[in-house]
Amino acid sequence: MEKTFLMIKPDGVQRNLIGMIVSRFEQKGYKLIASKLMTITEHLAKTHYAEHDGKPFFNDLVSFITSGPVFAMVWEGENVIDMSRKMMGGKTNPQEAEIGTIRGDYGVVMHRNIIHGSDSSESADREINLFFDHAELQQYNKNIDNWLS
Ligand code: RTP
Ligand code: MG
Repeated sequence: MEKTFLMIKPDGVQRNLIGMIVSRFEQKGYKLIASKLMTITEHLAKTHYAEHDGKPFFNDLVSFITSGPVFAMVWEGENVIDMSRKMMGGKTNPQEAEIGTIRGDYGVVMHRNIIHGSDSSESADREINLFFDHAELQQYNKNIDNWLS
């Protein structure tokens, strides 16, 4: 089953948006298979965002993403990579993201856009392996009826 890496950035954690964001993906129908609150080292930040090394915003991006705890997650489900990017807002700049999406509803400026999501299956594999050990990824089935009696 397809997996993606999502991360609530330091602004989303500070603004108490973790529960709402997790809830959106749960309610959509995706399955959380790993998560942790963590502070990213400068080395991990530079590796994660290596594609942007050398761009004018790179140093500010690394400073921001290491400035406080992030909430790192792996989600699983049908077409979860593309669908989670849509649920985030489809655009990097919250000003351009549609209302009804995470960045559109809660973001105001480009450099504080609340959430990261992998942009391809190659990125998802790379980012999941950067942030999680294989043993941290849970395999389980859900059956709500079993838990109501
Ligand atoms: P992310 O990787 O964080 O999920 O965001 P994204 O795919 O939508 O955007 P990306 O192009 O990968 O950029 C990574 C982060 O860098 C900041 N950024 N600033 N022109 C700029 O000032 C600029 N471009 C990108 C954003 O915070 C973006 O999330
Ligand atoms: Mg990106």
